[in-house]
Amino acid sequence: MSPDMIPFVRKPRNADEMQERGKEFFECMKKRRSIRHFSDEPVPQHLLELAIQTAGTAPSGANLQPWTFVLISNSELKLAIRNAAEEEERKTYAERMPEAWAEVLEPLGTDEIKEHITDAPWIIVMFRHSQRRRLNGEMGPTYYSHESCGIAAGLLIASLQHMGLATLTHTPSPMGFLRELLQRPTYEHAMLLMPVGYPAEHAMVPNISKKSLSDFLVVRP
Ligand code: IYR
Repeated sequence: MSPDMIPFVRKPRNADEMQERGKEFFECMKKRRSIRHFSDEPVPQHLLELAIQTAGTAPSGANLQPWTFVLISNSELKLAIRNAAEEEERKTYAERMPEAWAEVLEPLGTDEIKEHITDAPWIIVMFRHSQRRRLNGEMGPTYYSHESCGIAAGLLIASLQHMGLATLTHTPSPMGFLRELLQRPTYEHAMLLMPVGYPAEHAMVPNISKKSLSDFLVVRP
């Protein structure tokens, strides 16, 4: 059977307009910071849904869209997640973290206390699917699921930033407890825990910077 193809409608623009649009987006994105101190001010659910819908536009291996986003605002569930995350993180910081890792975390000032999980009005937990249900009912593999989910997470972060919402790509390690707490199937793997909301009034962020373009761009003649 031949694939069902439809025409793609092109939208021509000139380079000046493209530069302006690109610059505007860059100016917005460069203000993004990973926020660890959140206000408890409520955020309407539809804004979170819009950001997750945007994430769902990501390209993915064989268009399998190997992700599930679990959206949480329930205080008891947030507390249960925080308690479990802190239990793992206590062990990580005290026993499991090699010196080479601790060394690069030092400037960020992170520790095992994860108040952002209970302070932020919303938590998004992103799960990556390692398998899928095939048309014949059997389970089959997904392809490039790490890359696909990484791209989707990037779009999610960009959408939140563009709307004026703050987040943190938190990775409590290990994060297996999230599958159990959120009752996800075994082929789904928690990849990111993202508190979402407004920064607290006196939120502090580490004084760190991004590399210059020339440090990470190589243009071959
Ligand atoms: N998961 C820990 C440690 C941590 C690891 C990295 I890499 C960071 O960029 C920040 C923190 C935590 O969330 O504290």
